[in-house]
Amino acid sequence: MPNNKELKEFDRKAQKLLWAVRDQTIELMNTPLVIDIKSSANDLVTNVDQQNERLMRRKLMEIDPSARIVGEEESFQHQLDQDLSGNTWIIDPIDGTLNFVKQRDHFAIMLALYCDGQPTLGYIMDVMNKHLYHAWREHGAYVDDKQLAKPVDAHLNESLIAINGWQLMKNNFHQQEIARGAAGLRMYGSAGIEIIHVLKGQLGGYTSRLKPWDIAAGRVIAEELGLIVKTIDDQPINVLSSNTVLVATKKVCQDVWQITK
Ligand code: 2AM
Ligand code: CA
Ligand code: CA
Ligand code: CA
Repeated sequence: MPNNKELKEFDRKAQKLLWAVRDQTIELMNTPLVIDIKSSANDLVTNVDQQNERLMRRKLMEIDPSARIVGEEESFQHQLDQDLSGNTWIIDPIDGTLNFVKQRDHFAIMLALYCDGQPTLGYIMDVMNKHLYHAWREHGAYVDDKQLAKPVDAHLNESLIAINGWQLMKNNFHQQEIARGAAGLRMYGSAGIEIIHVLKGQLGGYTSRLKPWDIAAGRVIAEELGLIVKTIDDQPINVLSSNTVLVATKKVCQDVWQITK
């Protein structure tokens, strides 16, 4: 476990890195995108995802040479089999790739540090709005240099919520009933951007089936603000695998778990 002096230095360098990766992203958006299909036509990867991850890996190897680095676009299958002892940096080089390709908006760059499995540092860069959301566990949550206020603990029927569209259609965990119980439903198409709305109190909750890099950073920031990050049926998150995650106020969680239990 790194000491506070080391973590402060990691935090400073990680913030600098996120701004550098944002610069690279904006620069590459002025050149033609190279788009590849992964598992299906709506599962894409671009040269920007790949170049961002490469830059992040290279810099993180300088910042924290003995750490394990996990990223969405490089050899993740192998790395997910590993345990979480020591320092693990978790990279999502473009979150919301489909938005990035189709809208050139509503996407994020995310990074987290887990120390012996403990969520410790988290970063979500809202690229087009030019804001970095970040937290260091037990040291506060910020947007840029401004401390974030704890969101009001409102109930589901008083809150807007976001649900991933595919999951809403499949309705595996009564998502349609959850949506009907809310004041309104929103869908943004990037886990990072949706979690930012929960951090700011604009959404009472967000639920989606997510991979480790989709939730690693948001979890640090959300928990620092007193929000709950668990599964949609009230189980702890397994950091090494996919989970149907719920990020929400305490009251929204209670209301959702009434429906899913
Ligand atoms: P990505 O763009 O980094 O792949 C889309 O609803 C949101 O869910 C995005 O944040 C996307 O991250 C994430 N996601 C996780 N698993 C996904 C999947 N199998 N297909 C599409 N998006 C997925
Ligand atoms: Ca992806
Ligand atoms: Ca993602
Ligand atoms: Ca991604």
